Amino acid sequence: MFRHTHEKETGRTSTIGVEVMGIDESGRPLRPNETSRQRHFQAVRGAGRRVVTFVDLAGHERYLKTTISGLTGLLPDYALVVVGLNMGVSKMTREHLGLAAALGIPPIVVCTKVDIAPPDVAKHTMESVAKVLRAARKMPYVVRSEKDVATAAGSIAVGRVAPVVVVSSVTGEGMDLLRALLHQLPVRGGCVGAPAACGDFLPPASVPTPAAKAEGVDVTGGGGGGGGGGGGGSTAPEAPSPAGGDPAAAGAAAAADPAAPSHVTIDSVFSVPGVGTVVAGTVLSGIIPVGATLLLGPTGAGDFIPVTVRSIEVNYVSFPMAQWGTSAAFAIRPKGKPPAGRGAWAKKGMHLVDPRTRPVAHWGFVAEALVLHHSTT
Ligand SMILES: Nc1nc2c(ncn2[C@@H]2O[C@H](COP(=O)(O)OP(=O)(O)OP(=O)(O)O)[C@@H](O)[C@H]2O)c(=O)[nH]1
Ligand SMILES: [Mg+2]
Repeated sequence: MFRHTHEKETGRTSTIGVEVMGIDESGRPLRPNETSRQRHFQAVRGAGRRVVTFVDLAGHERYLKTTISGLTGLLPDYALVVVGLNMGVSKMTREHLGLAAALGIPPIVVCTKVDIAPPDVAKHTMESVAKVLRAARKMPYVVRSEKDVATAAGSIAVGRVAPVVVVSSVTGEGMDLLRALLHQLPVRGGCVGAPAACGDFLPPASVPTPAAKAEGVDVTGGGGGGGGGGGGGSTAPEAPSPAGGDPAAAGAAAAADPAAPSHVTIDSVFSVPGVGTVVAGTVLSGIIPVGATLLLGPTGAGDFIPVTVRSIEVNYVSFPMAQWGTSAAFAIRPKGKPPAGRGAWAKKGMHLVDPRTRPVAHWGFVAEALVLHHSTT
């Protein structure tokens, strides 16, 4: 996806893009005949049995920070790492797989360009893909049939299996299998190694519940540039087992608790005529209903301002509440007197938090850093 002229000129994605795909009962993608983006989102959200949110990230090294920000900030359920079958596994593919592994995001490798990859190059790329996955302690499992889709989707929650799907965006080869996989994948909360799960909403008029999350899945796709295709060894993955004892999975469960204190990181702020101030971001934990009172901050002075949530939208569709793992926009109004001073009182980088957490602003923090080793470290 391209948003800027320089992206079109270079053919490189440099920003985070979001698209949604609705899948009907039989696993077919919904293709609403809507011309405007807003109506398309609304149609998909309203009719899809499952709504898959694609977060398109940047493959090029130059935009790695953007890719890391998407992987860490948007809580994707899975990472679709795209590899060109005609090119072999690139340095950036290794980097992206390493990032997914470090963040506990289960990878799915999509080997593309099967239409133009010479068989010997494709075979070599598939072997390289299998090798890098094994190095990341993942078992490559090449999906070649509907039966394999079910096996892959059923096994991914174990945390060791990485499905590999061979496709062509030009001829459409393999796309049915990829769609079927996206239809059947479990939501992240059920996966071992997941630091957080991604949620979604039921169509409007339904009241979302934690169980409703099972109908929504978010995936990221980063351009990789590696390759492989054709052969590639895979073995039958083991049967799913409970995530017992995994601290990351326990973290996901805690975030998913509807009673957990709500927390939203704000990544954009805008003003809508007739609505007022709207802040948008990802719900990291809890459930936020319309009418909730939350604290917004910290301000420059380190304070938190009480605000009321007046309405909530996800992809242009109104919802009565937003739950953990979802990117949503909240129309908010300060409770009582508006904050004094000129300029925006709501800013990107602030947080919306549950008053029960009694937030306090700090200037310093202690962090645990994980350095990923690679040739450019
Ligand atoms: N023949 C063929 N070309 C493809 C296929 N998939 C992608 N391409 C072409 O490959 C080029 C790069 O594809 P993109 O989707 O822009 O690659 P990307 O991974 O998003 O790259 P970044 O944005 O830099 O991350 C484009 O010219 C596509 O048309 C395919 O399956 N077959
Ligand atoms: Mg791109």
